[in-house]
Amino acid sequence: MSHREDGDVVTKKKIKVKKPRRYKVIFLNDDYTPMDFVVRVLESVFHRSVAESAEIMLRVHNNGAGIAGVYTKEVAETKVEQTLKWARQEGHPLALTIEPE
Ligand code: TYC
Repeated sequence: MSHREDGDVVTKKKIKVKKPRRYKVIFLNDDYTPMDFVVRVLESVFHRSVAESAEIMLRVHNNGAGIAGVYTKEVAETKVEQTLKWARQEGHPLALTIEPE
């Protein structure tokens, strides 16, 4: 609160709008998870096109890791859970990590 020369009183309020931190979901390469399974996961869990999914999968295969997408923490964690559940059901050792941007 502050007093101005004309006698008026004004109040100032700072409204803080914090942007939520974002997290990268990173696929890690392994020797056993089939390429087509990884592509199917990228399409259905990460909503990537067929072409993008193939690109990301190959990047992981060739470089050891690759980013599937960037999300708020909750969404990133849910996508990792869904992916791991599906991979284990099918008997694949697929591994993912989450990293802040
Ligand atoms: N390297 C695997 C293969 O040759 C394919 C693969 C790609 C596995 C991406 C995991 O996150 C991964 N079948």
